[in-house]
Amino acid sequence: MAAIKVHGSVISTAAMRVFATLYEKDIEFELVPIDLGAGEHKKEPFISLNPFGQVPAFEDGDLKLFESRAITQYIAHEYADKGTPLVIRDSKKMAIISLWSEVEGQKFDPAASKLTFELALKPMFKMTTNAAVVEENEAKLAVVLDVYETRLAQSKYLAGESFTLADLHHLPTIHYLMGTQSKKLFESRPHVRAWVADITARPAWNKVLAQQK
Ligand SMILES: N[C@@H](CCC(=O)N[C@@H](CS)C(=O)NCC(=O)O)C(=O)O
Repeated sequence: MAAIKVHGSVISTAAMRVFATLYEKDIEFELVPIDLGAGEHKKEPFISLNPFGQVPAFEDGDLKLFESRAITQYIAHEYADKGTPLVIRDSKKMAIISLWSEVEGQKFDPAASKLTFELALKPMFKMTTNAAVVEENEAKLAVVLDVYETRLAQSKYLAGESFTLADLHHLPTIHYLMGTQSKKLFESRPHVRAWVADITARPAWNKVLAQQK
């Protein structure tokens, strides 16, 4: 049995962020499926792992974590010498990775997650999409992607010339949005389009998607 356990669902964007990190680092883990439809995330034993009742939760031996971005940072630092380097020891270079990781969490994700819910997840669960929420959040995401277009004209990846956690954190919502009308926001910006094509083609990411089949 693997020492690392991820409690979550293969379709959860936050859990997918953690799976992608583990595959990039080539680390074995056990997926403990949590049935969100049955409300398992709101009950024991899961609620003891995350008192906020959201997936994923993570265990590495005695260490228990929740919040996907805290988990990915732990994995990237703890297993720095394995697989793809996703963080950098140099504190100035690491600050740039942290900066763009914060941009993802604070600027990109609020709009991208709402669009993912409205345009990808609601149809999956036969719920009705709210057009006003879509319009508002597409406008917000466009503003963020204009900044990305300028940034990605200067460097291949958000934090520089190599793929890092800052790029990886975007993968789950980008994946869902590329199957929706919001794809146009990414496709209409040439540097953003090239970046999306590059990061979504990574073998580790494709292992995350294979879990959904
Ligand atoms: N900030 C959290 C968000 C976790 C989250 O929103 N998880 C969703 C699935 S992607 C969930 O558990 N939703 C069910 C709920 O909130 O009741 C993280 O990054 O781990």
